[in-house]
Amino acid sequence: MLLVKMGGSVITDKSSKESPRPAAITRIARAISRMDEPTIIVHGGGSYGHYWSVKYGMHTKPGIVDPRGVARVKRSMVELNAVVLKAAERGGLAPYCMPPSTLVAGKKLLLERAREAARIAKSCMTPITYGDALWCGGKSYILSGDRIMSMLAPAVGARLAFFATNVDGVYDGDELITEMGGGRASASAVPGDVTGGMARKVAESRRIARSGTDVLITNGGNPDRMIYAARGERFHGTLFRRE
Ligand code: IP8
Repeated sequence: MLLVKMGGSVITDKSSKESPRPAAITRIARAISRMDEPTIIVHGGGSYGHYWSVKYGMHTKPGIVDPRGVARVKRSMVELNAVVLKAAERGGLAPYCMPPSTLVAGKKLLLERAREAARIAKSCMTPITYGDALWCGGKSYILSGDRIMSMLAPAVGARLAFFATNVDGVYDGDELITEMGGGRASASAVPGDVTGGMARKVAESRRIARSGTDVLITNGGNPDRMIYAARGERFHGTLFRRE
């Protein structure tokens, strides 16, 4: 079982509101279909969800926010998801759309639903979910796709999780960190990204590795790298070995 996070910076142009990159999504989908292994996809918000989250002051911490903001974030994510579904089909996948509210209630993963996603993945369809604005006991918050990855990894028994980003991996200055253990941290948050950019990916990758799944942060612009890694041949990116 594989998990693939399609980063918002790969699947959208973050410098321009609601600008999708369907060709980039199709390329990743094609690589996934060539890997020929049950896979669950999670996608980020990019210039859709993040744009509106910033505009309405929404964060990963639950808070009371303008309901129109919640509605707007959710609608933008449905629109981006529609682009992802279509591009995934073009890449040879049979996507099975699972909005995050079908997998998570409040802040809790619905374990039986996650297991259902795993069964769907094993039946030759590809479940696709995404970061979103979620209701949480009268408040709302932004659930990052990165956090969904760390919730799903142990629940579905993933052997390898990919974060497909717009860079080759995690950098220490100019140097690409090829393998990251527990202690090393150099990533920083990104302005305009309410869920924390690379710093969040590193934190969630560590969490995933601790729960028993290998993780590779890699360049989604070169999706063949995921194929090599899935075959255990070459890991171009930043690897977090399972603990
Ligand atoms: O891009 C957050 O998901 P992420 C999505 O994976 C929204 O952090 C709605 C901002």
